[in-house]
Amino acid sequence: MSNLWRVTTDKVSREKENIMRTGNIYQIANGYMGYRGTLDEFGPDELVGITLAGIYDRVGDAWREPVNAPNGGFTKVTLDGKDISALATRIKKHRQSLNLANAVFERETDFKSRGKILKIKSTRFLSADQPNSGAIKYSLTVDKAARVRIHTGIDYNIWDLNGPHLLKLTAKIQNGILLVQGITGETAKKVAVAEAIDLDFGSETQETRGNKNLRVIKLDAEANKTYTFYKYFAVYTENDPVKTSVEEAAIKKVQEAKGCGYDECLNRHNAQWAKKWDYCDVTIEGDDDAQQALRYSLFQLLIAAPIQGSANSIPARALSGQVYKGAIFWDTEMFMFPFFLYTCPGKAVELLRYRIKTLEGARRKAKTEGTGYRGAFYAWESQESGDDACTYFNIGDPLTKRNLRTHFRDKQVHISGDVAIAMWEYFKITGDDSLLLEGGAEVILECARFYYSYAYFKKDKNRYEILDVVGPDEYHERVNNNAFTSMVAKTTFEIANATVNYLKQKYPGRFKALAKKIDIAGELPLFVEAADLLYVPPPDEKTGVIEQFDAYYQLKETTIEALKAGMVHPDEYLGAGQGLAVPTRVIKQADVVMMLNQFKDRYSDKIKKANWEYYEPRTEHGSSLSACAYAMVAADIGKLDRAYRYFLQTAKIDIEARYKTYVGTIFIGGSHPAANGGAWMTAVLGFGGVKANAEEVAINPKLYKKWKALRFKLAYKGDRFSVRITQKDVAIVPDALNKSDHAFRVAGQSIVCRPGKLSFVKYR
Ligand code: IFM
Repeated sequence: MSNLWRVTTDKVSREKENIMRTGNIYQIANGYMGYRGTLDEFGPDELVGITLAGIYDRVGDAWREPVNAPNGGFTKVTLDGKDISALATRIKKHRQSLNLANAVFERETDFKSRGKILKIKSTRFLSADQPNSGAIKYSLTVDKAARVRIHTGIDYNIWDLNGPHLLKLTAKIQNGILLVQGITGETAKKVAVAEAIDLDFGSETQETRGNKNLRVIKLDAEANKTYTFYKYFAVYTENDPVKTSVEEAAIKKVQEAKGCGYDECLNRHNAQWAKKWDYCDVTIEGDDDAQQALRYSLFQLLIAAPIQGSANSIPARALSGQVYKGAIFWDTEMFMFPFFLYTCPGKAVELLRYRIKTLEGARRKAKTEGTGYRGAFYAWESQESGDDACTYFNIGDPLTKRNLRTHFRDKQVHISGDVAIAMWEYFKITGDDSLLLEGGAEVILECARFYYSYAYFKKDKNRYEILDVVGPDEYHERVNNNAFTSMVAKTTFEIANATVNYLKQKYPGRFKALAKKIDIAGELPLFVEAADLLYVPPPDEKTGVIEQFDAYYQLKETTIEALKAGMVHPDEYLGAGQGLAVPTRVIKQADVVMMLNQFKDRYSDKIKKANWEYYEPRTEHGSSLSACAYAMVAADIGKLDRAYRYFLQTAKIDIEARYKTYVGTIFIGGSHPAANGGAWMTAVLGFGGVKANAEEVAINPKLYKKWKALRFKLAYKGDRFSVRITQKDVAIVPDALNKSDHAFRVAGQSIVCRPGKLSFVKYR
C-alpha cells in the first residue's frame, strides 16, 4: 500500500490542543457514528468521542448538540500493577496510522515500565457494512514475564460540550455481553451500547467502577508471546428502525459480529470501501502532495456520508464531534453535495431527503421569523426537525464574555435557495425525477414562495429587491441587494418555474394535487414575474466589478494586516456589532466570487477576473469555505498558479489540522467537510473543467502545469464514466454496463460516448 493511501505519525502528544487535532486527523466514521482518532486508553479529557448522526439533545439553556455514545472501544492495561497509558508511561516507540482505503485506524506503542517493554497494537474500524457496529483487534506482548491486567469494556464517562445528554445511565452484563444504556434528557430517546469480546487467555471477571463497565482480564504474560483478543461493540438509538428494544438490538448486533469473527467483519467492511473508492477516487499523476491531500479530503466526505435510508445530512464538522451543534448548514448543498452528485448520487439523494424531511421546520421558521414570511425559510443551523439551532446571539466576545447579536439565523436567507438549487441540480444531472415527486418539487415551490414574501417590489424602479440580508460574507450584516443572495433568489424563481412547467407537462395530475395541497396556483404567475424582475447588482460598466451589496464602496478601504493589527484578542470576531471589519471593505469569505463560481455560465471571464482581483486582497478567508471558491474561479479564468495555492489550502485543511479552533468564545475545532468538498470541486470541476447540465457533460481542461494527468470518475444520468485528462488530451471510458449513449463536449468538440467505447480528444 503506497503511503498515498495512509496517514501516519510517530508522535504522541500529551498536550490537549495536539490531542484534539490528532483526534480529528485520525477519526474514523461510517455515516452512523464517528470515532475520534484517540488511543484505546483515553477518556473524556482526551476528547474521546463517538458522535452519533441525527440524534440531538439539549441540556438547560445550552445549545442543542448531537449525542455522544458511551465508548465501547475502551481498553487500558496495567503492567505489574502500574497503569499504562500514552499520557503518563514512558514511550519507546509509537506509530499510529489511518488507512484511507478502508477507514481502519491502527496504533502500535512500545511502553517502558518497571524495566519491561510492553507492546500494544490495536486496530479498529466502524463497519461500513453494519453501520451500528465497530470492531477492534487488540494485541499485547511483553519482553519479560509480567503480571498484566486488561481492563476492557464500555467507558461511559462521556465527553460532551454541553452535556450530559445521557441520563439514568445503567451498566450490566448479560450472557457475557456488557451493556450500557442511557436516555436523552430532552426527548427521552434510549441509547444502548453493547460490547462482546473474543478472548482465549487469562481469567476474566467483571466490574463496574467509575462509570466504566469493564471486564478485568488477569494474565500472567510470558515473555515475547503475543496475546490477542477481539472486541465488538454496537450502538443503537431509538432513531433506528428496530422492532426490538435498542438494548436487544445492540446485544444481537454484537453477537452477530462475534459469530462472524473479526476477519470476516473486516472483509465485509473492506468490500464496501472498495465500492466507495471505485465510484469516486481521483488520481493526480505527478503531484503526490496534492494527491494525498485530495484523497484525504474525499475520505472525509466518504466517512461522513449518511447511511442509506437515514435521510440524514452532513454537519458542518461532520462526525468529528459536537462542534457547531452537529448542525447542517449551506455547506452541505453548496460545497459537499456536488461531490456526491457526480460520484455516488445515492448519497446525494439522502442529503436532499433530509431537506424534504425538514420542510415543516422550514415552514415554521418562515412563519415565526421577523415579521413572518410564507413558504420555507430553511434553518441556518439545522438539526433533526429543521427548526433553527442558530441563536440570535451566536458568538461570544472573548473579552467581555458577552454574546454578540448576529443575524446569521434571521437574515442569511440564501440558505433556502441553496437547497432549491441542489434539488434541481440533482434532477438535471441524474435525470431522476422521483425526488421531485417525493417532495423535492414542494421544497422548491416553498422556497420560491419564501423569497416572494421576503422581496420588496420597488414601483419606481419596476423591480424586486432582496433587502436586509446577510450574504456569505458574514462580517457585513443586514445589507441590501447582496449580489450572491439576490442571484440565488432569482435562480430559485427560475427553478420553481421550470419545475412547474416540467410537472405540468409530464405529471399533470401530480402537479394539480401538489398545487392544491400547498394552495400555490395563484402565486405562480408572480414567480414568473419575479424571475424576470428581481434585481441582481450588475458588473460596473467600466471596471466589471460587482458591488457586493448597496453602498459597499462607501466602506473604509484598509488592508487585512492593518485591520488585524487592531485586534485586542486573538480569537476576537471581526464581524457583528462593533467588529473591526464591519466599517471596512474587508470581507470574511468569498461572496461575489462565490456567486461567480456558482453561476459561472452567466458571467464572462473578463468579469470574473475583474472581481477575483478586486475581492481577493480584501478577503480574510475567515471561513474554511472561502479558499475553494477562489480556487475554482481562478482555475476558470486560467490563473492556475493561484488556483493551485488555494486548492492546496482547501485540500490540506484537515490532513494538516491547521485551522483556528475558536471564533469568539466558541470552540470550532473539528473537521471541515465543506472544504473537503471544495477540494474535489476544484480538482474535477475546476482543473478538470467539468460542467454538466441536462443535455451534456462539458469538459474544458485547465490542468495545473505540475499535473501530468488527472483521472476521475463521473456519474451522469444513471451511467458511469472514467475520465483521464493530460496536458494534451482527454480520454473518456464509459462503463461497459452503461445503459445509454451520452453527449460530451470536450474543449468545444462534441462527441457521443457509447457504453464501453473509449473516446479520445486532443485539445492542445
Ligand atoms: O456555513 C459556514 C459559514 O458560511 C461561515 N461560518 C461557518 C459556517 C459553517 O461552516
